[in-house]
Amino acid sequence: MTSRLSLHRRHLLAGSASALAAAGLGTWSSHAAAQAKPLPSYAAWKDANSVIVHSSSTIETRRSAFGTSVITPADQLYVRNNLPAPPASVLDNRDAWQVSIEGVRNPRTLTLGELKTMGLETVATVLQCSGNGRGFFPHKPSGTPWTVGAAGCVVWSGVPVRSVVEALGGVAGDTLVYMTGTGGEVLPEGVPVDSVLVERSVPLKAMGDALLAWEMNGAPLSLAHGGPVRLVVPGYNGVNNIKYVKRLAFTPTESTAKIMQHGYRMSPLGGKADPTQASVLEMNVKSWINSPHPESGTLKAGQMQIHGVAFSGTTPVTKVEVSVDGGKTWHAAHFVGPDLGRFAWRQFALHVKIPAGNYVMVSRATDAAGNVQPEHRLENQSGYSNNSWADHGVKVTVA
Ligand SMILES: Nc1nc2c(c(=O)[nH]1)N[C@H]1C(S)=C(S)[C@@H](COP(=O)(O)O)O[C@H]1N2
Ligand SMILES: [Mo]
Repeated sequence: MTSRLSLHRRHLLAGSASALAAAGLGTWSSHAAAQAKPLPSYAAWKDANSVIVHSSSTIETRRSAFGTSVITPADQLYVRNNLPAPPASVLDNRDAWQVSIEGVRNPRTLTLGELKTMGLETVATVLQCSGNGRGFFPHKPSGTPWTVGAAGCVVWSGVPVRSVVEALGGVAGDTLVYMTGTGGEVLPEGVPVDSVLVERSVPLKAMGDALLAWEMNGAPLSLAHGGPVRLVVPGYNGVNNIKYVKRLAFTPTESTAKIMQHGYRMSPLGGKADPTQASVLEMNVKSWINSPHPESGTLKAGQMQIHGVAFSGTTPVTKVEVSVDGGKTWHAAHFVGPDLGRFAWRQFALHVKIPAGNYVMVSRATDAAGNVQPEHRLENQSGYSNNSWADHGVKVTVA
C-alpha cells in the first residue's frame, strides 16, 4: 500500500505561488505567546504539553500532539466555551440531570437516568469548531486564531434522539422543522437571555444521526466536554453539539438566541452578520498534515512518513492526495485503519524519500459526494469554515 517517490530539488523551487503566500508562517507564531497561560480549573486534567491555552474558555490541541491512531485522547481534545461551564457539582449526581423534551406529542422532562433506559448507540465523530483555521485568515478576524487544533475525533455513547422522540409519540407536527438544543449554563444576570444563551437549531434531518451522549472515549462525559449529557449532531460544526443540554425542542423556527441569529453566520468581509446568511451547519471536506508540522525544525534527508487527518461532514472521505511542492504535483496517500464510519476522520499517510531542500507540504481530500477540498478559503468576516488546502500547508526544511 505504501507509495514511494523520490523528489528532485528542481521540482521544489517554484511551488504554486498562491499556496506559498497563503501558507505564510506569520499566523503560526501567535502560539508562542498563548502557550504560557495556565489551564483553567475545569480543564486542569488536560495534558498541558499537548495543548495551547488561548484563554480559560479556548484551549487548542497542538498540531504536534495529534497522533496516528484515529481517536483523540480526552486530555488532548480542544475545549470551547461561550459561557463559563456549570459548577462541577452538576456531576455529583449525573443521573439526576434533567432534559426537557419539547415539540413532541407527549412532551416530558426526563432525567439522565431515564434517558439511559431508552436506547443505546455509539458513534465516532469529528468535533470541530467552525472557527478552526481562523488563524490563517489574513484579515485577522476577531475570535480565537485557531489553526488546526480546534478539532478532534472522539467516540460518543448515548441514546439516539430518534428513540427518545419515538418514545414520546413523535415530533408534534410537520411545521416543526428544526431540532433546537439549549445549554444548561448558569446565565449571567442583568443581560437579556437571548444575548448569552447557548441555543442552536439544526434542520430536522439531523435528528436521524443525533445522540444525547453521556460517555466520551469510554469514560463518563467530563464537565469540560458537556457532562452530564450533551447533544451530539454528527457531521455538524462544533457549536451545534450543545453541552450540558437541558432542553431539546422541535421548533417551527430557529432559536432567537444571538448565537443562532447573528453568531456563526457566513457574513461577507467587512459586512455585518444577519440571519439571512448561511449558518455553520454541516462541515465541509477538509484535511491537513500533522507530521511534519510547523515546529518540526530541520528534518533529516531520507525516508519520511507524512501523515494527517481527513474528513467531511456527513459523507465519508474517499481520497487524500499529498503534495510536497505546494500543490504542483500530487501523490495518492493511503488510509490508515480502522475506519470508524462516515462521521469520523481518517488518518492518511504517505511514505516518501526526501532529499535536502525546502518544501511546502499540503494535502487535499475528496469525499464520496465528489466534493474536493479547495485551494482557497471562502472569505468571510468571522473566519469560519476554513478548509483551504493551501492555508493548511506546512513549510519544511530538509537538510
Ligand atoms: N452549552 C454549550 N454548548 C456548547 C458550547 C457552549 O459554550 N455551551 N460551545 C460550542 C462550541 S462553539 C464548540 S466548538 C463546541 C466545543 O466542544 P468541546 O469544548 O467539547 O470541544 O461545543 C459547543 N457546545
Ligand atoms: Mo466553536
